[in-house]
Amino acid sequence: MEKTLIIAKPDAVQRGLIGEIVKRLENKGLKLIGIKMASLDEAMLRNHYAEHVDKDFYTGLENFMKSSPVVLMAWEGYECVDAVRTLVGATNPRQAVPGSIRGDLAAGTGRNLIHASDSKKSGEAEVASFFKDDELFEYDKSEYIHVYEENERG
Ligand code: IDP
Ligand code: MG
Repeated sequence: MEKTLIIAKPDAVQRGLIGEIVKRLENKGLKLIGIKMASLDEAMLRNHYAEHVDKDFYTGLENFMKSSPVVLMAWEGYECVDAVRTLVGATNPRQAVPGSIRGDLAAGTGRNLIHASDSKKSGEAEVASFFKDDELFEYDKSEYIHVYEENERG
């Protein structure tokens, strides 16, 4: 089953929006398979944001991501990477559609509350990079039969 990494960023922690973020993903019917709080260091952030390290916003992004702990979550579900990106909304929250997390709750691109994996491959890699095997949980979610059709539950 497809996995995706969510990072509730320092602004989500500081603004008390962890519950709201979890609620939206739970309401979608996705399965939470791992959750923990962590302080991210430079090495972790440079690895996680490797595609952005040479961009002019990177220093600000790294400093912000180190400014307080974050909440790391691994979620699972059929085609959940794209489903979660849609729930999260556009990178620039001012352009994110109403109803999305960023569209409803954020205003600044550098304060957009959430990281969400952007492909099936990055979802697998990012979950593996932030969670050890014994921090991830396999279990049957009884409501799955009311969330997905049989061929989507595999
Ligand atoms: P994403 O989080 O929607 O995948 P990316 O383009 O991968 O967006 O950028 C990673 C993060 O870098 C964004 O979520 C945002 O926090 C920050 N960022 C991206 N572009 C800018 C910018 O132009 N100014 C400030 N921060 C930015
Ligand atoms: Mg990205």
